[in-house]
Amino acid sequence: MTTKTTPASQLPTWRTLQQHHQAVRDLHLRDLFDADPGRGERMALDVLGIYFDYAKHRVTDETLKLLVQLANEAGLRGRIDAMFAGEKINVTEGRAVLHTALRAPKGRQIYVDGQDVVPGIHEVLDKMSVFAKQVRAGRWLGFTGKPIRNIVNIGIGGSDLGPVMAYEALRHYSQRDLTIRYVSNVDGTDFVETTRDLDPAETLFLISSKTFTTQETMANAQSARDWCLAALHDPAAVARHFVAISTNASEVSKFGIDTANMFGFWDWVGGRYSMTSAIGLSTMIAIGPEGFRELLDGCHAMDEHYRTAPFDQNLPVIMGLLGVWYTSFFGAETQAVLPYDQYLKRFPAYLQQMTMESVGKQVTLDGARVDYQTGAIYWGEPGTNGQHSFYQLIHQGTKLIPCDCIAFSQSLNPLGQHHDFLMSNVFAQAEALAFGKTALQLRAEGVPEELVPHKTFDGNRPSTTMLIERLTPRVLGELVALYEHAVFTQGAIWGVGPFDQWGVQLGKELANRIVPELAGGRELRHDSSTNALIRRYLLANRRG
Ligand code: G6Q
Repeated sequence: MTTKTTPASQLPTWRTLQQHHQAVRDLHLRDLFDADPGRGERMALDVLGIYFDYAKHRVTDETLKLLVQLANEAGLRGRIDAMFAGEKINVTEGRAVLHTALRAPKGRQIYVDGQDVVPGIHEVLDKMSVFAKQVRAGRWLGFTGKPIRNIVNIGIGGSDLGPVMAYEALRHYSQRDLTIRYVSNVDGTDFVETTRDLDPAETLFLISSKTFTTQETMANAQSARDWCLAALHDPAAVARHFVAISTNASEVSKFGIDTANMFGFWDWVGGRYSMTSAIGLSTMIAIGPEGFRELLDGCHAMDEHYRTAPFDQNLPVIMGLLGVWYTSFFGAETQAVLPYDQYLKRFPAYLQQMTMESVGKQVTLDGARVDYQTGAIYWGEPGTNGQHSFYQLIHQGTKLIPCDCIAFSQSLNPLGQHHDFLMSNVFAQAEALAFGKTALQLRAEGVPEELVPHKTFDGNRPSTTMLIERLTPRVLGELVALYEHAVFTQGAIWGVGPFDQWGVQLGKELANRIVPELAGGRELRHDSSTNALIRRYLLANRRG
């Protein structure tokens, strides 16, 4: 590894930003708006149909200028170019990072180790299309000759969260006579409850695993095989009821899946960046190959915007920089994502992995400890449900929580006045967060003095509102790529590697050590707390 990374805190503009933060931290959004009537229109970008309003952030023009300067000093331009060019920027794993190539149109040339990867990507997409069309038309028959009607994707982490999110997000566009479900957890309950009402003769399993060695997925795949064969009684049935999505052909064969029924991808697609690879097969089956192409086109359009737009007009750059501003300068710990659209209910969970596994790091690419805060905790729920739950803390708690509100002008399910109610809430929440309600206003309303402190809203709570015309596959692609590149931007500034995830290893290793101990009869050599927990489990299961 030969990367030389300057920790963000050693970049000249970092110090300037610290001083600038001291100067602006007490400015109130009320005053910023009063002083500048054009702020609302000026601090907004309209890119690819996403109206991105960042006026309600605790920034001045100077803040944005300095943040862009910081991005330049951190070498963001070079990092972007290196990623798109297929350089091995995932240095700890020695891999290129080319999820952007997955969305590239035919004819683009992108090289990894001297080989153009684009033709291979389109070959897999074509194979997926043929398969998806067969399933959608009822022409993919199960072992007994019945058409497949149920699709169960088995995968975890990056091989689950993106597909689940996309399926839920695009349900409106999905073929409704197919039942599409997802099993991820090694907890047997997940498999049992997901398959409980399905007929094995009509069920197809997509085993989605880049490595095809992941404990949870392999355990679920084995149980799926048993469940299927218990009803169909012939191992030859596996060929009609199982397909694999993987980079590991030999493990796929070992499991008993014919590699003719395997959809491949490549080591330069990171798990959490893989929903536009073959890992998206369930999405394609749900919305059809044309819909999936629209999703890819949306990603590609945002990829191109990120690659070419000047930083101060660049949506992912601005979004990433705002995150750096709050995390590293204001000390904000979390970032709320609040989609005002029921279809996006899994979007926060998807972003949790994308962002927290990517920039939840404590060392730079060189391995030096950082002396600043990195990755925020992402969380959220669809509005308006969150309003009746945790918004209290966002409005009046002691923590600073920047919010991303995502809303659509047109409902996919117009119903009476519902959409106006929904939208009035998103507009109102961002307004309330920013401007609050003062003691003066409360007293003018005649609020009793003892209640004034309880009813006061300080305001000055930052939010972005993204207003988009309509949720479509293309728009979902744009949103996915927007967040992917915002995270990349943050990684570049903080000097951390967004494409590895060593932090998930230790728990896996220890679990592998504990598995045989749970059979009982072994000497336990953990700390006293872990030993006691294992003993209690053994006792409860009478394994002494
Ligand atoms: C994502 C991670 C991780 C991975 C899962 C599943 O970036 O690498 O979440 O996607 O561990 O891995 P497999 O696809 O190999 O089963």
